[in-house]
Amino acid sequence: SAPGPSNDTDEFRDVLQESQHIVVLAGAGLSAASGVPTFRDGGGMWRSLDATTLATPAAFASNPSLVWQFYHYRRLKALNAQPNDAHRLLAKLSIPSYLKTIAPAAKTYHIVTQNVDRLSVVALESLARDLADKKSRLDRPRKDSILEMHGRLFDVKCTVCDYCVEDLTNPLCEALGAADSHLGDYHDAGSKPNGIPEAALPRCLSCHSLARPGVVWFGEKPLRLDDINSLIFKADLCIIVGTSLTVHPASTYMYRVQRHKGKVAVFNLDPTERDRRADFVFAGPCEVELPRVLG
Ligand code: BJW
Ligand code: ZN
Repeated sequence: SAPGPSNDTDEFRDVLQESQHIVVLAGAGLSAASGVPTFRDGGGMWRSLDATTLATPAAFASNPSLVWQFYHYRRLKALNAQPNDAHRLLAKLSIPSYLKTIAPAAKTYHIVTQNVDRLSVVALESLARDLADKKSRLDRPRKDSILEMHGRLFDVKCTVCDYCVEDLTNPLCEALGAADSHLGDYHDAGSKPNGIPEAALPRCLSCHSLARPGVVWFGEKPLRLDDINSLIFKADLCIIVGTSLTVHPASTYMYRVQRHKGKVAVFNLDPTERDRRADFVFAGPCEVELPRVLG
């Protein structure tokens, strides 16, 4: 049978020496150590409902109150979460002079993330603050290195007009905060949460129509696809972190990079069958493995 992927760090470092265009593709496993539940390995349940059935336009159309309460809960979790060592390492690589110490030939470095929790951005912002405080000689991390392809939990987007705004306040509106205090009433499986009337759900600041979370649901077009496609097209190293690679189009990127002879390294807790086609697999928690292999 064909040789499996390598887990040899020296061999991977040899690849890093040559890599010019590096793309990280991240998923929920990147934030697992920060306490943000994943979707498919048992983490993605809320009040006994499966997260992936709530993340659809149909679910929002039929029960905007339920879907908003789900996102209210997720926003709270993400707001209280801190970046972990994996976020921090990936952020540090976006400092061009630091990147050069690990990948001397590197010309570009990007983080394409399917995550909506904003933790990669938080890691990068706090790194930038640290460097400024310490008057470090390292140059500043590049904020445009992060592409959030499935949107952001904290964006509030109109269902009618184009208005979209980042809003970190919690609760987003009184009714969502009040629904929290009844959590006990409908915590057990099968019971139905009290519906919040549409007028009391978050509204568009511009046209007052019903607003929705600024995330990408199934059947919707992911964001930044033109930018992401050109990054994938020129990537000679793709580092895949904490994703089951089950969701299109992110699931195709690994093969597209390999088609033009780019290398693929996977950092995943439980490697899947799909990962056998990667050039490298580092199995284990990415918050341990990324610093070990790249740090
Ligand atoms: C660790 C770890 C640790 C744990 N360290 N690792 C057939 C029928 C219907 C639809 C389709 C179909 N075939 C294809 C489609 C399209 C559909 C799709 O792919 N469906 C499949 C499920 C079948 N895709 C879409 O609809 C997308 N849009 C699209 O394709 O548009 C068409 C188009 C494309 C291109 C151009 C033009 C048009 C949109 C997909 C939107 C996905 N949205 C969600 C919700 C976001 C909002 C929210 O959060 O609520 O995005 S779904 C959910 O899955 C979320 C995630 O970003 C995404 C991916 O999940 P991820 O990150 O991989 O998480 P998990 O839980 O699956 O995996 C975690 C991994 O981490 C595991 O491997 C663990 O082992 C590991 N791990 N701890 C390292 N410490
Ligand atoms: Zn509007």
